[in-house]
Amino acid sequence: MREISRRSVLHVAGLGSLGGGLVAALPRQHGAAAGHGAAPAEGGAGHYRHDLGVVGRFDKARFDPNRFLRAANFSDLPAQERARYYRETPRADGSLRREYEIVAVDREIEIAPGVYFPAWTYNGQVPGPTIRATEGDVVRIRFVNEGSHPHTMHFHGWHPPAMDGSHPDQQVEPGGEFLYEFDADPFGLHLYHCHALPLKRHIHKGLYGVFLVDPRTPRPPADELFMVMNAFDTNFDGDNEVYAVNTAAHFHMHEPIRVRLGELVRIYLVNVTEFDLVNSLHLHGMFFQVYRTGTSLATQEVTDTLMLCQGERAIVETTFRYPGRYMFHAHQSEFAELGWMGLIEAE
Ligand SMILES: [Cu+2]
Repeated sequence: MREISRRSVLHVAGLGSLGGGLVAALPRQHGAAAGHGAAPAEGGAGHYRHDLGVVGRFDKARFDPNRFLRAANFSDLPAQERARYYRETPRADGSLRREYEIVAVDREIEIAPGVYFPAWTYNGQVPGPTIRATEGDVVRIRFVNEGSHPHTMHFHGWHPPAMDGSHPDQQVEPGGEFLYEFDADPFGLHLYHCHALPLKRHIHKGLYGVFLVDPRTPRPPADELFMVMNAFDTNFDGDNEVYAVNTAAHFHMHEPIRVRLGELVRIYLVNVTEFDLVNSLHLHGMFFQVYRTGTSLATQEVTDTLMLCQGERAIVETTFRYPGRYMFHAHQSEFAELGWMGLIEAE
């Protein structure tokens, strides 16, 4: 049990002691600075001092949600380092062979400022690296398991059963490796995740990522954002205590996502929340177009709240009309208060 260190057990215990969770801890720490009205005379608890968001700041040297938001195929790494994990080679028909190096490793990750979770990761990060190809490309992934448990990579998309990473004889034991190879097909917004048993535990521990296949004729240019709705069961009781997009609870409450007024914004939204059957995205002050699973270029829906089941995903497009800060969050209010909430700033 290499991943459960004494330190991480303490962290988990610490979060449990917050009781109601992140928000419940706020009034005590923010004191009189917070609040939306006069505090009661006794200056005690109650809802008078509520504030949104977590106390403290993340260590972005460990994981930077701003980088994850706009990175694909290790584009956030310097060229030389990137070449260790990603290579592309032109093929005769004009498509590409895209080769990846993915390593499963146990790692403690920060899910709220100062709150750590003993995760199982792809390449040390949760979500794992975003894999992006174009319809008709060949994807080849050398998967190495340096973790303490058997793991796999199971991709959504067309592929032979031998490449599915789900059957008992397809488990990659610690110290082992496997070469996955398949066509990028169909175009759409997909995901990959570990398919070892017990499945919900292997996924929830952090082994998942975005697999995006672009259509041959690209979608219109846009400011593109990857948002993975995830959550963490910090006391392992089969229920989540911390919710987020891209792991870091309430991160974008303090560092709003910056977008340009009048420019098309495209959100690749993937739901990998375990234990809760559905999750959702609600954007304030606007409506957006929805492309379910991203497998069509025609929108199916114009809404301001989109609900996704476990493993479901959708492409969301909108354009910001007015300058200022727009809140976004799960419309399950409990998730929003426990970390799944942020701000987009249009300027
Ligand atoms: Cu696994």
